[in-house]
Amino acid sequence: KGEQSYLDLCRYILKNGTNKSDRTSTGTYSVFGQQMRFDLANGFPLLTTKKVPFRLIASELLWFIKGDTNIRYLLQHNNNIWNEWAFKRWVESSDYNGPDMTDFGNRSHQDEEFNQCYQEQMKIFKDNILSDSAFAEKFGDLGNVYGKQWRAWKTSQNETIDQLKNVIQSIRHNPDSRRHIVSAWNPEDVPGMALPPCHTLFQFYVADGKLSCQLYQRSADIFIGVPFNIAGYALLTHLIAHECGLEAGEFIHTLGDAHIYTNHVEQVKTQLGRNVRAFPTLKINAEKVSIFDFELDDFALFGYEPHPPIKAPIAV
Ligand code: UFP
Repeated sequence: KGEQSYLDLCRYILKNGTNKSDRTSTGTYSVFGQQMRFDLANGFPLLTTKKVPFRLIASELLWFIKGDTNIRYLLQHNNNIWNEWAFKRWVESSDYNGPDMTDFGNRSHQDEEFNQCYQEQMKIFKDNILSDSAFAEKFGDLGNVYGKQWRAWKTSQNETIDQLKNVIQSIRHNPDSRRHIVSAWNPEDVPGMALPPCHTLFQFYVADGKLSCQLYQRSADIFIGVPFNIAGYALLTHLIAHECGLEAGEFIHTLGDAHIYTNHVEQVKTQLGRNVRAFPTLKINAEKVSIFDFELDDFALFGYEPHPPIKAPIAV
């Protein structure tokens, strides 16, 4: 349970994972079908064996909750985690006529000269997104990613469904329901997405005055993505519990293809050599109720004393 279940999973994958090729041609060690459980009464599950940036997780979650799919909001909050996906679309478009950026993810880590050039292009791209709203509209949008599916799922009747609002209503008015589900996986939209949703579907459950959440994640980058995903869904569960007058129960994280990239193995081993510390506690501004009203400053973490961050290349 808790952080130990994350570290156990890392060990399990290093020992038993199949060396599998993948879309990014990096290579992974992979297993299929694993589960971790976090009791949110035991603190907020932000890993302590390496520093995980809560601010980025919280601003990404607020971006999803707003139903926004444009990286402009993220950049305005100094959050760069989705840049590569938008950048990829830009450099592959006919409007781009700068230096060749093919396979920029891998090349920027292997070739310092290329990296300089890539950083320059990325800077130009970000500046354009922030300063030019027409450019942002065209190249900052990631397509129908999480925010769109959560808040404005398009129906065959050309209407939209606000899954997040609906699920909060159903938790409040019909807590015993077994249908508290939000799906980000929209088969019709998948081909047009920069990155088809990794966290595919989540379900809430109410018992004994507590709200629990289970996420099904189809594809899980254990070292970089998963620590973010755990904290993101823990925060979402806290916010919805807060709005519904419930305590936060468990976050249950179910994984499909759970993989460690081959170029993360050393970093994972470093992390496994560290001692687990106590999780921090989360405080939410009690003056706000609706999850649609929260801003970054409404959350505070106390007692987060992690080991130092561990750097690793991200597979794009
Ligand atoms: N990934 C995560 N969590 C996320 C996210 C991405 O683990 O929240 F957005 C990783 C999983 C995988 C890659 O390594 O990103 C997505 O690639 P694919 O679509 O080929 O599964």
